[in-house]
Amino acid sequence: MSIINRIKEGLKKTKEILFTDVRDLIKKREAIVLDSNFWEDLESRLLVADVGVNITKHIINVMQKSLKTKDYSSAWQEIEKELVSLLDIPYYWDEKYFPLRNEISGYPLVIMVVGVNGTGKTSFIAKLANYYKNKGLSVILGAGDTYRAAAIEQLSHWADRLSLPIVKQNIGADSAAVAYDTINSAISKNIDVAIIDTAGRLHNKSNLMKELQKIEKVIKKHSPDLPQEKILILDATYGQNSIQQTKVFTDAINLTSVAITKLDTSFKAGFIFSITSTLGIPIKFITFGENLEDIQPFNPKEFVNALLQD
Ligand SMILES: Nc1nc2c(ncn2[C@@H]2O[C@H](COP(=O)(O)OP(=O)(O)OP(=O)(O)O)[C@@H](O)[C@H]2O)c(=O)[nH]1
Ligand SMILES: [Mg+2]
Repeated sequence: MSIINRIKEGLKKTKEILFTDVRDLIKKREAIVLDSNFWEDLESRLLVADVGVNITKHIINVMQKSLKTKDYSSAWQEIEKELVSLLDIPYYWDEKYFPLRNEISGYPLVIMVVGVNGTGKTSFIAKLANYYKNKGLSVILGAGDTYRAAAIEQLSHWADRLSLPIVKQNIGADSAAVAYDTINSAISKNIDVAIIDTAGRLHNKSNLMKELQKIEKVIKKHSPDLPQEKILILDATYGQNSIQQTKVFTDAINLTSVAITKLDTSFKAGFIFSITSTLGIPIKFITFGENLEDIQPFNPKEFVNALLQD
């Protein structure tokens, strides 16, 4: 299956609720009346898909305006363009690490992976490591979730399966020290990418945020420009709840990006429009399945196409 078809397949649930009928309805607009029932139906679909009240209003306004003044295909193009622009936040990347970057010479690309428990951090790390490995880069993993023994085992299992080096300590060890050692090891072995797992749950949320701040501070002992990436993993099935999560994490550690997981099982992926257009944080990766290959750099145009087209 081509990449675009895999993404489409992954977005099936969101598509069903969101746009399939809408597109057909609008296509047939000669035959139907775009009356208040139609717009109310569309509004409730967008809300069920967790697009959020303000963005729903905005999208409906754009649609109403376009359809009033333009023929079907130019109206549809305008709607697509608007959706893409809501999702598109330009950021720097370099070819070698696309869609991330590393302009700090002498250091690996350091990626801190954060998120509440169960959102898919560890699976994301495996997919990302495999993605970079396939690009010909060397990767090291850091088992920074020292809170649970199972977390260390799970990451070790992935390291074995992908034949990657891993830095780990026993349960209860200082996770900032694990992160520091991972970067040390990457530098001494001349490794391109260091990916650091973190806990999703501690005794309480403020402890978790303090822990993440401490990990970042200790990483900065290597260089104040590290880590280049602090990626928040958001579970697409959480819908609008993800927005509050994002605010809490970015207040604590000033995120550089988010990744959206489990798009294949969610019909609430509409919230991602708020992550970009309201919070201004770029989405850099999406995952849409449990296989190692089910990861793609996020491309707003591709995503909107997959959402809107058959
Ligand atoms: N269908 C589907 N399942 C996924 C995806 N990503 C992760 N999962 C599943 O989600 C579950 C949780 O994933 P983990 O990677 O363990 O999540 P985590 O954030 O590391 O969890 P904790 O370490 O407990 O905080 C696992 O069963 C994964 O297989 C995805 O894109 N699609
Ligand atoms: Mg985990």
